[in-house]
Amino acid sequence: MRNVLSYALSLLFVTALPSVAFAGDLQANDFVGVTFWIISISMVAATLFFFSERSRVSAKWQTSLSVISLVTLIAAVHYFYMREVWVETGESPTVFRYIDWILTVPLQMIEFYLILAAVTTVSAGVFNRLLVGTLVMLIGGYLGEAGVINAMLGFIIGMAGWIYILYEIFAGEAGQKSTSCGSVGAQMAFNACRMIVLVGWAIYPLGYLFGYLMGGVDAASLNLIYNLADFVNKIAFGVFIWAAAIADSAETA
Ligand SMILES: *C/C=C(C)/C=C/C=C(C)/C=C/C1=C(C)CCCC1(C)C
Repeated sequence: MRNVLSYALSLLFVTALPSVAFAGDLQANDFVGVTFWIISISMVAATLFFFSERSRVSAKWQTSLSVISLVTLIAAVHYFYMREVWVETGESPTVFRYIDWILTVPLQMIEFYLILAAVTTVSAGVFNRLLVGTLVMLIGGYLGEAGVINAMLGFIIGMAGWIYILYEIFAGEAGQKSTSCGSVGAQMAFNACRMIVLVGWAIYPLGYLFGYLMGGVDAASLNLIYNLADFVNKIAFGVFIWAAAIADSAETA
């Protein structure tokens, strides 16, 4: 209990820093700005929740819960800064967004590896390939959004990286290992994460499409869709892993 309390206090401190410096700048009619705010707070709450639930699951699941609480913590801090950029300038916080993604998406890829490694032997190649797919996807997207390369080209490169990740988790070694691992809990977690990457992640290219490929740049649609996507893909992703961990721990206790 004392652990959780001191964790909560340091968390509050870290995440509150950027917001203490800037307050009262959010306009009631700034809908996109309000979503930045709501998601910042949800990320803080999710972090605390996942971390405090660590003690309820069996040892092999604890690292998974630590990793998802890191994902939401990193996102919380970035969301405070991103909100600030948005409300102060009305521009897309593209750099912060991609820094957040480049840190949190690989952590989520580690999650796939951890889920499998908890119940079966799996090669490091699984993680390496997921990482390569992630880098191609995010670098392509960033170059397109930053205007370094043509927006359509960036989109195509990004899609290629995503498809490579989908291949690995559905048909590659990761997919095969999850089918053969024989653990109901791990399969449940793996399948849920896989659906997130297939369905939840599809929201991101939609954001890019409405933001950049419908003629001109539509920053409001872009950020609204990306914010919704992050909410689903970080918090729901974590909740699925948490639920599988709880179910599996109860079963094997
Ligand atoms: C926590 C953050 C997550 C899970 C971010 C995921 C980001 C993507 C799946 C981005 C995908 C993109 C494409 C598939 C093509 C267009 C460019 C991107 C980068 C928006």
